[in-house]
Amino acid sequence: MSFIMNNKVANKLFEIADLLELKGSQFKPRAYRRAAQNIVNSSTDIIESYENDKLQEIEGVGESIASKVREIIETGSLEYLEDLRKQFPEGLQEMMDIQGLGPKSLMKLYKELNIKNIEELEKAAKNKKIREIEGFGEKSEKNILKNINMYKKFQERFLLGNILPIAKKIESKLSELEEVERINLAGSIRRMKETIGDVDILIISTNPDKVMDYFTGLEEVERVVSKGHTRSTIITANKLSIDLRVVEAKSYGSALQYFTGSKEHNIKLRSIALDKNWKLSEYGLIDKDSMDTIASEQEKDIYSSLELDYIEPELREDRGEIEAAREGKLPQLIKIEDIQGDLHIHTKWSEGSNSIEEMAQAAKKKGYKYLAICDHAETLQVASGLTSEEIRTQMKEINQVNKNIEGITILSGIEANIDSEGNIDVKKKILKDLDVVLASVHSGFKSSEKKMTDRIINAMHNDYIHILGHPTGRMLNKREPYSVNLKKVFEAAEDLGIILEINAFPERLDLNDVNCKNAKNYDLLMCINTDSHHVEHLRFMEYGIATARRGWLEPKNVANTLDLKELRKLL
Ligand code: DGT
Ligand code: CA
Ligand code: CA
Ligand code: ZN
Repeated sequence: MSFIMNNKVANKLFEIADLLELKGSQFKPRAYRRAAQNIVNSSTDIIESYENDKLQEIEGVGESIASKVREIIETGSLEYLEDLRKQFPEGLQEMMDIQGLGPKSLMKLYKELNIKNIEELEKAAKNKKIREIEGFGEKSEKNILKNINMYKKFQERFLLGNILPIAKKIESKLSELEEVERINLAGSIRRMKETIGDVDILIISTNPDKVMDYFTGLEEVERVVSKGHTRSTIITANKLSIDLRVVEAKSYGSALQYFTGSKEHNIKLRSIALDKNWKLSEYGLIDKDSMDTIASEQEKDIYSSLELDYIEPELREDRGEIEAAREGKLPQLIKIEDIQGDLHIHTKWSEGSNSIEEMAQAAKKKGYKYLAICDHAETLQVASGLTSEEIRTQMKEINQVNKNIEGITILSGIEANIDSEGNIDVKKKILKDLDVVLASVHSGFKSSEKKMTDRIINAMHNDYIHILGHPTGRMLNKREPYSVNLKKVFEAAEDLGIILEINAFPERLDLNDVNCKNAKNYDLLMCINTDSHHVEHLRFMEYGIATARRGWLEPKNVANTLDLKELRKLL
């Protein structure tokens, strides 16, 4: 869910956590972050909790945070935060988002070199000033420059998972207007790309001016960049830009095709049109001599006129889809309805927020037939990993839940940690009793490609492992994938019958689309898991499906499209 006030409140609490961290506070930042995260994840509008005097029922919200939440809801601001802000120069907080720079280092750079923002940091690093400070060296100086570049690169794009709920909400508000006859999301968000530059929306309207008034007056709008009869652009509080275009009914199909992109796909399509002496634009597919319109109203007619099968938006990246469409060889893409269950779920037993029972009920509501509980194992202490005894006790609880619930089967599993040698942190005698064993890398990301590849393939040789979790370790906008030879991993997966995860968590989407498409060339299976830490996260399946579709996958490539009986046989 996404409630506007929940986000507003949480953003302020996250900011408090950052600033307290700069002050050197030890535990408070964590308390604020936990509360903020639960507020974002909550399926209740915080205004409702406030009105019913139930703020303290939100996990992690005690008396002190509740009173701050009340102040934010009542006044729109918070004095405590204003005071904190005054204690630091403005740019310091933004610098906390640069990887590898903790609050202690930042304060040191501030005190010794008076570095107050990213620009000054970059300049100091380039002028080799940072290496002179105690505790920093040439290497850390170079790292800072590298991480500044990465930060700048990432700043420009938003995660699909953060944007799609907002875009859909605005789409649904607009679609309720009488004056809106048709509406579609276009651009990268229609193609479900993992990151989004801006949101593009197309409509047909009987009264564009009225729609534009409504659009620029939406409560999500922070700033109106431009407002016109056929196009307006607004910016939301989190700096997302949204374009709304009004197009004519008679050219809606070609406009939708054009504004969906990608640019590379469109360029190739235009050259195919040119070969037929036709011109393709946002206004239609038009014969260059007679100026007759060949197709324009319906998007699918553009493709069929060009003698191509209809190409789903997720495929429109010029990665071979046009050639496949010409030969009738497009894949029958997997759909969310094909998914029978989720094989990577966390609960309160490790770092999740809900009980096994709660996760089971939520999964049943989605129509799933099975759900594998894969909490972390022992060595992942930051995530309260489970000891052998705890795994045994958890298995008993799973049995109990299975007795009390019908229509869905809860599988006992583990997310084991692959150590630097490729061993995992669960004993064999326990592994053999678990239904699902998922293993993943959580440390040592800087190893050489050879070492990382050997390590992962060693782990894959373990007879009890079924699934390799988030195979490249990347975190969108935060961490590049570790170096690993995926070709070798795919070969090993084929030989050893290991399933490769497509982790659907919005920051991960790992394997990504291109890797999925490459993996499809091997005789192996993938599976789409949400890695949920909260009942609300089960919906992330949508992003995993998007990644799989963008990777050309069909139901037969994905293990969790199987029914329980077939899945058990496979495992
Ligand atoms: P984004 O916003 O960076 O995530 O990516 P898109 O694909 O949404 O790109 P955007 O918003 O710049 O433009 C939306 C679509 O409009 C794009 O996918 C294709 C079309 N388009 C925009 N500019 C051009 C262009 O110069 N040439 C062609 N062929 N198509 C364009
Ligand atoms: Ca766009
Ligand atoms: Ca755009
Ligand atoms: Zn996990």
